Amino acid sequence: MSEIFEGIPQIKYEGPQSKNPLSFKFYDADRVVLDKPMREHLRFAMAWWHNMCATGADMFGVGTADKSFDACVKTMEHAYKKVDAAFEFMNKLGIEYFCFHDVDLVPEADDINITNTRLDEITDYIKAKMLQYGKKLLWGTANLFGNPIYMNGAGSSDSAQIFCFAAAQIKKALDITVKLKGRGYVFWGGREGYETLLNTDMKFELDNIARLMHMAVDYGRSIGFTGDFYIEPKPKEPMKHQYDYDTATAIGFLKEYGLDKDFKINVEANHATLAGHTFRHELRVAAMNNMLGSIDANQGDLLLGWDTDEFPYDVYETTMCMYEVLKVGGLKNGGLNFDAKNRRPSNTFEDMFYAFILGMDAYALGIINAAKILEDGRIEEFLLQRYSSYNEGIGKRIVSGEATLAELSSFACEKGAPSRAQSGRQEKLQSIINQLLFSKTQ
Ligand code: XUL
Ligand code: CO
Repeated sequence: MSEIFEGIPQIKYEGPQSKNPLSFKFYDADRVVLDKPMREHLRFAMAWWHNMCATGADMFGVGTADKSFDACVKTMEHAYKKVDAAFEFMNKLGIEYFCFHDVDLVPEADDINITNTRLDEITDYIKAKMLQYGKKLLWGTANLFGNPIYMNGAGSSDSAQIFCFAAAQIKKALDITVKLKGRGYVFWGGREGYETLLNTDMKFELDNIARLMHMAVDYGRSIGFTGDFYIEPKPKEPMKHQYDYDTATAIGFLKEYGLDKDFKINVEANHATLAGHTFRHELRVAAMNNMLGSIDANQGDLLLGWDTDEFPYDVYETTMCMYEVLKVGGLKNGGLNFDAKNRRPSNTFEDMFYAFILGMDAYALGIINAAKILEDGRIEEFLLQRYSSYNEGIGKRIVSGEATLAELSSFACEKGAPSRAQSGRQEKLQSIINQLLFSKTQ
């Protein structure tokens, strides 16, 4: 079969000194970092929608990207061509995983039964390709936001019939996720929110979303899905207010409705900044709740108020991300899905490869640096020392829950106020990070 990305070689690790733009400078898949090869820590995934379907069209203009496998053409012939393109692309980059929405894979027909038959056919083909190339599915999902029937939401729709249609899409998306042995299943609620509270029964809508998720868990488990369900929080866009605003909100929802045993969080970097948080904050909130599931590895632009989905290049951010991940022992079923797209003027096949090289190298540096921070130990040691007054005496009684307010009051009145509080040493710690990141003798 002739190549689609003709003239693009297999992308190899050539090291930091290489000037070959079509090579990895830092991502060395088999290099062991701490306990595992980079490829296992990172589990890079290609997002079908950005790479195989999108063309760079925006609200002001048509697509610019050369996707000569006809990304935007909605026929089954092109659906198959996109599968060929996807596997050649992943293979050339050494990416092991991919993620998709149902309607990324096939054109949606007017009749859902026809769409479902198309999904059966294309996933037969994908399954064979996965075996041939040794590729795996990180997660699947249903697109419950593109079809105009979802303009008022899917699980939060005012219409029971539309709610059922969403259920049908989820059922099929779960069927194909299980068929392709997916490790996860995502709910991103782009239309699950509201434009005005004047027409919205928020409590009813949240109850219904939870009902739909419970049905999805029950069905998924009944057909042998053993992976994780994820909520991917995002505060706004397309809706003015989205219910899964941020990680803390999503976790509160999952706990409130008893979904927290089956669900974890898929943290997206750009969604974190849209919610007014750092990426690292969102990862920490998920991690401390034992719910850090998977990551949509992109980057936003802090000067822009929307989801720019850039390929990640900020090594400080990737370092802090991997530091959070390594501190909790890694991602169990999850990975790093590049939910990212080329800038509109980066419109050639080469640019698609440069984008992934950028992102994969940025995360390779991230994990190398994060391992250095952990091995160095100064930051962890500072943290232990910072809270050490809780290790004995009255502090220990506070932590164990034995102390009473009256007891603490007696303690404080007897001792009086401490002469001063201890320094938080922020600048010292930041300087340690820079030393670890940039010193040559690391
Ligand atoms: C949208 C977004 C989605 C989800 C999957 O902002 O991130 O692509 O990742 O539906
Ligand atoms: Co995403």
